[in-house]
Amino acid sequence: MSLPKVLTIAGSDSSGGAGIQADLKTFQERDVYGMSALTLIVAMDPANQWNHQIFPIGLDVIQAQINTIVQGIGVQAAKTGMLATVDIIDLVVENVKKFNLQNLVVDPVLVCKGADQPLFPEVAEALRTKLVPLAMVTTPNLFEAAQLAQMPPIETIEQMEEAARKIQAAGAKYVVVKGGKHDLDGKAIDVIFDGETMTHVVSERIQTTYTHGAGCTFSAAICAELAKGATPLEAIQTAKTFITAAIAEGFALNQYVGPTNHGALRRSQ
Ligand code: PXL
Repeated sequence: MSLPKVLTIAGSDSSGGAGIQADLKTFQERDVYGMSALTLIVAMDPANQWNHQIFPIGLDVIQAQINTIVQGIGVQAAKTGMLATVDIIDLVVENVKKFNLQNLVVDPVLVCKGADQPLFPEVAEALRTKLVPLAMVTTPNLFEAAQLAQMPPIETIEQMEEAARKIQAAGAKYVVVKGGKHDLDGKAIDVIFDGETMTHVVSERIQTTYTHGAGCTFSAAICAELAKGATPLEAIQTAKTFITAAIAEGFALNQYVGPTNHGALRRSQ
């Protein structure tokens, strides 16, 4: 049986919970054939509070990987994760246009949780003006949504809706503003806007700190479902079920990091 083929253009999380490792695990769970173009490698320092270090990969190497996959094989959907520099974003934008990549999911990663510092402001600007407008679906968290919509910090559902409208107006077809980590009356609420309809996806908020890689996993699940032919809204809803199960069974890898559990939904079925 041949499987729908998908590409992640993202960083490597050596600890396995986020980045391409999360994406490929999710692709496997969702029954699509996953391929990867690495943009950078993240390593953590066990002797220094698990501090993250980011090692970008050369543009020529990133391009060669994309050529392998897109020219040499072909994909039904693609996603982007951590891109880290404006040069890498520009390269990805060029490729999305050149190869007319369809079903693009942009996870606008602006911080590496362990590093606790935003990537450079020009990265946010390049994502906002160049890559996010090409997305079929983009999945900012509250911090990223405020950056992309050029708004002050987002604290209410109304502000989530305002951000979703602004990001959608700039070009992204579907915007999912993820409220999951923030306590909005004990619920995890995501706000979705497609240019016409505002949809709220509500679930119980799971009390856990083991959420490392949740954003990567969620956007990878959307990408997989799009490749299988789901509508964007169906894809987002299936991905929400997948990530909610994965977060509910998150676990500690060591004293610093707890990833989500990618096999949780499968095991519950
Ligand atoms: O969760 C954001 C993220 C994305 N991509 C890579 C990461 C991280 C956080 O650690 O390492 C490669």
